[in-house]
Amino acid sequence: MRHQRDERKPKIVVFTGAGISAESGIQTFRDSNGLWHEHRIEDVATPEGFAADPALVLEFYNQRRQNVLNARPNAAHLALARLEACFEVVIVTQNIDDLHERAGSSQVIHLHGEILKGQSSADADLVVPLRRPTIELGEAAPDGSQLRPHVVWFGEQVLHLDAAAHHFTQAHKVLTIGTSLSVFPAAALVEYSPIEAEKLLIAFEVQRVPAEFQYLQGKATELVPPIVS
Ligand code: BV8
Repeated sequence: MRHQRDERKPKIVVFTGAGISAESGIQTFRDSNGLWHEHRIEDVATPEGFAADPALVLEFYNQRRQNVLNARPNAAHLALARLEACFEVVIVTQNIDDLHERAGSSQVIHLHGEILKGQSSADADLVVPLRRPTIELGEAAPDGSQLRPHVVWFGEQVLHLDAAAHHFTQAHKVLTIGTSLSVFPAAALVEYSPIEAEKLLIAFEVQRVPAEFQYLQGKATELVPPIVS
């Protein structure tokens, strides 16, 4: 069924990954100096890894959370926030940092969770703000289970997928920024872009360019501000 686009105001959907936060000093995953070159995904980003060694996993996210707290939104995040003066802008992000929000974006959908929140280990819907920048072994969620990061691990269900897909079907323009498009089902969202929408892919390097996307190679802080100004 084709979705009727809302004609009230042009909608821009921005699909982001770790590359948009790289110039804020936050490590990506699959670049040469990326997180998955330092840690096995199975050990630190799966429920099985957490069950096997919760202290290791909590420390992995405590370090990343401190990096996020020390980071600042960069020119790409800020340019996207300014875009809201003229368009409805929906940021669909795979990132777990809050740099889009801190830059001023008002509609941000986190498909893979948010590192600055915690959740129950027994109930993924029980999500709580964190009182401190760390989660300690033995720290309990409100239901008494071990508190864990509010992050979607491999093998866990992605959040807000249907809502995100609907936004893509309504887009007049789709900007995909700083993602290798290698994690699913998030990466499949670009397929929901309408035929008639303008589609841009901005990244330092990519393994593939989705059909009908124009690829702009380079750094987000250099390419995004001129495009959205
Ligand atoms: C699930 C949180 C089932 C953790 C992450 C097909 C369909 C469905 C599932 C699968 C499938 N095929 C395989 C799977 C399984 C798996 C998967 O996708 N595996 C991959 C490795 C093949 N998917 C899952 O397990 C998903 N869950 O399917 O569950 C289910 C269903 C119902 C009920 C129960 C269960 C869950 C996936 C989510 C995992 N969690 N993150 C954390 O962050 O610690 S994924 C992780 O990868 C991050 O979220 C990250 O955002 C995401 C994607 O990575 P990118 O953001 O793209 O980063 P990357 O480093 O790869 O690339 C950076 C890009 O930026 C590069 O292109 C680089 O050139 C560019 N760049 C760098 N610097 C700059 C730049 N660009 C511009 N400027 C710069 N300065």
